[in-house]
Amino acid sequence: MTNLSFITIEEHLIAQQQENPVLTTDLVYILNDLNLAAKVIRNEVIRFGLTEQQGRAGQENASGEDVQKLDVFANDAVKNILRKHGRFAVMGSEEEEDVVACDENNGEYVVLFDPLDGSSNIEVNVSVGTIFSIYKVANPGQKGSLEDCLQPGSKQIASGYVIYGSSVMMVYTAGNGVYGFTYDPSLGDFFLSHDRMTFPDKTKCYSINECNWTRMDQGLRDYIDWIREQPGVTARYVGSLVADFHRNLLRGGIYVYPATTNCPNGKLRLLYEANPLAFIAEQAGGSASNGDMRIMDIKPTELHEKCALYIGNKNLVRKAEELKQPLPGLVHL
Ligand code: P6P
Repeated sequence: MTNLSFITIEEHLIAQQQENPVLTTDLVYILNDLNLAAKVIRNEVIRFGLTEQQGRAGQENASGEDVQKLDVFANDAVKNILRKHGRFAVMGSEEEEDVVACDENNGEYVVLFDPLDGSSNIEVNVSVGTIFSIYKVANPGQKGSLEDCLQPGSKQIASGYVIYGSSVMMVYTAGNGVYGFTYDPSLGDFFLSHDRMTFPDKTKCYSINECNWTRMDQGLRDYIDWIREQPGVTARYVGSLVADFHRNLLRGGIYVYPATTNCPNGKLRLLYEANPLAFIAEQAGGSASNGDMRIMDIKPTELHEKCALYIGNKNLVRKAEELKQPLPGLVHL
């Protein structure tokens, strides 16, 4: 689709309301607020070498990872922009140890987000992303709590990501297909550029950090040997989940971050990385698994819970599940 359509996110959402009852006026406003947050974060990302947001913030997040100043900036941008209209009961963020209860609201919505995924890549000019996942509260009328954040991914009403790459795009689903919007700096807004995105049948890429070869199960090694032999397939691993996922969505492929002997629960976070991208993947005709079960069927128990992630073309995920074996050296109950 060319940008001659000049269809903004707001115009698209209003039109979508005709065929998607999930898109309430509140949810349209929330997605528009995320559109604004993407613009605010983009402004800092695209001038990183010149911004005062460089370097580490001098703290670690709940997963023990160094927090970059830009992580804090992005986290504050998403939190403050979303919080100001009173629609949220509670929020969860990679950069917040505990849930952010929005007690000043009697909001009906929950948002879980990774404000700047892959931020360690920002200083080497590699694409990074913002990932978001939206639910209705589990217990309407009650104050927002951790319980509202611990819903299975199948309860998401919308999810998406922003990729700050060679162009900046926002990709979302509200359960009625996947739509991509590209930012036009000359006009200062996002416009529909990718209508009803689906994984192509042909596989182009597999994305996995093969440095973990000795720490992965034999079944995954067999899978990598298999996929390397598939015609037209090549390895692409950026080290930024949103960038790898987005490329595979457009070209066909699979991203795998497995359980390894040094990360037996995997590295990626279920609530604000795996679940939102799993919703997008399934809406685009693909699938997402932890190697044993559908990601969106996992009942979370912790806010920063980790999981293994196999996500992309359905046939590729299924093959990986078929070959998967227990990790060596770990007792499996
Ligand atoms: P590794 C970034 O830290 C991230 O969470 C994902 O964006 C990325 O795919 C992965 O970790 C990279 O991890 O261990 O391969 O460097």
